[in-house]
Amino acid sequence: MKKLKIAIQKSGRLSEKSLDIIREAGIKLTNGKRLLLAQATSFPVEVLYLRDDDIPQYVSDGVADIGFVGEDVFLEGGEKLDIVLRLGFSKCRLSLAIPKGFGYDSPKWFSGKKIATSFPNILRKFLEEHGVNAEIHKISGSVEIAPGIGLADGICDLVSSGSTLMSNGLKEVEVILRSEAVVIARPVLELSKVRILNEFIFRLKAVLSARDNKYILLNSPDESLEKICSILPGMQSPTVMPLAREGWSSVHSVVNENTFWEAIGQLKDAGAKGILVIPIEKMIQ
Ligand code: PRT
Ligand code: ZN
Repeated sequence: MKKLKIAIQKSGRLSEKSLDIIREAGIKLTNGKRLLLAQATSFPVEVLYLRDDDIPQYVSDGVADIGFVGEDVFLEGGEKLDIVLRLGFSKCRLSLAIPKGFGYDSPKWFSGKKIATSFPNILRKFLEEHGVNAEIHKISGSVEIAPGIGLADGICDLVSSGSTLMSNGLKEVEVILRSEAVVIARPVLELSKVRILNEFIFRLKAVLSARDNKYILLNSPDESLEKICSILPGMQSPTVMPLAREGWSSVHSVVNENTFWEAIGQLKDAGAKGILVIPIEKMIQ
């Protein structure tokens, strides 16, 4: 049987998180990262460890079938591939930054100036869209030091906490792109691989949904049940079971991480007692 070849970053910001989600999807890899290729024992996939910048090209050429990569790197490469899943980790933004002493009002600030970046294609498109004629200076690392050493007037680089910019005396002035890790695939795959890909994506979605949700158990006085159930919609509707103690019930449901604290406050106000919150291992929707 044909195996689906998955490219992931060998070492760097994406590699451990990519491996974690593959493991959580029940796929065990046989050998470590010392080899280029790892086999899976319980699922028809192989994992190729590559430099992240090479992943879109390798997927495009058919060396790998799918890849885990930053959306920024994928868009910069410009390969004709599909994003089949957004992974929600390694979030960052691609931004323009300038020395903090300067005033700034619009992208026109960059007209006639020199910008250092590792993302010339995305930057060129942004400048064209804003009618700005600037010189793009492509460098592959330590972009943030370029203005300080007189190599450029500003930079276009990835930012997450902002501390690299700050420690180099720079300020973020435009966000060009918001990025996260994504799974990319060739638009056309052979049928046997499409089946494996669908099962793989199904499993990853179950892992991602579980990460986003918590299982909640609480005790409710029977007179508050209606109110409490309305705060807890759950996947369908909450499970309600009578307690041995007369007039009380146990309520079980699932709450989303984003609305979690708000829901807890409302539940307490509605009379809920003994609230337990438990992580979910997998969630199939
Ligand atoms: O060796 P290889 O080529 O495989 O790896 P790499 O060094 O090129 O990539 P890596 O591991 O640094 O980044 C991989 C992906 O992680 C990127 O394509 C992004 O999608 C994502 N990511 C998320 C980041 C960041 N956050 C990030 N903060 N990539 C880089 N940075 C760098 C940024 O370039 C800057 O130097 O971190 C610095 C800024 O961080 P803050 O927190 O100080 O703002
Ligand atoms: Zn790289």
